[in-house]
Amino acid sequence: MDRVPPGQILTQRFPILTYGEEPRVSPETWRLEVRGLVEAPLVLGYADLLALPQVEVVRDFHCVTRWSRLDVAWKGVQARVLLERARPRPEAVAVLVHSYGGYTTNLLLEDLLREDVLLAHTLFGRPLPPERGGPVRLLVPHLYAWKSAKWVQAIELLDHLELGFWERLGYHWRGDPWREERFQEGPIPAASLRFRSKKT
Ligand SMILES: Nc1nc2c(c(=O)[nH]1)N[C@H]1C(S)=C(S)[C@@H](COP(=O)(O)O)O[C@H]1N2
Ligand SMILES: [Mo]
Repeated sequence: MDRVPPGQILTQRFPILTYGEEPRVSPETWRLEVRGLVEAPLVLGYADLLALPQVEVVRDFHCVTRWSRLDVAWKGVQARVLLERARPRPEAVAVLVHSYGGYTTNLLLEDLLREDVLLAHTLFGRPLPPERGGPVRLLVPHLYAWKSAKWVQAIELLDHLELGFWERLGYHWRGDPWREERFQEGPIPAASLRFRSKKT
């Protein structure tokens, strides 16, 4: 079974990719909001995150600039646990993830609800370093790594697709590495969003 998606090259290194300045966020000041189309908006801090059920995942990490790093070990809280508490409204189908420093990226709600999507605070057994998005980043291992927003600050639920930073600059609206969804070629198929939203 091939673990390396098409067009990717394996690296033992684990490059750091940040566009612009690295924001400074301490565990004391870090807050995460879950807002938008939810019944019960949430704001939680670092201690609140650590008090929730913790899971560990080991996943491969694929950057659209063509490097892949195998077996990265993360620990954190499943995004679905927070979403269950916030209770998305039925019309919510997409999210815009906001980071400290202004970075954004979009996801389908169903992509955020996968069991290995984490709010990660630990990398290889150590607190997530600042340059890796510490204290807390999103991990979305089944999509290209630009979806794994570092210094995550808010998850905004929407009834439509709103493109994030790289997606607005021409990167693919979804970014599945196994389908090589690197760049958006042609219009975004509105139907795929509507179809996916039929799920209960
Ligand atoms: N806030 C923020 N998150 C981000 C980025 C960024 O520039 N800002 N870069 C993305 C990209 S393109 C990649 S490949 C991964 C890189 O994560 P790493 O620096 O831990 O390797 O973070 C993603 N998350
Ligand atoms: Mo990337």
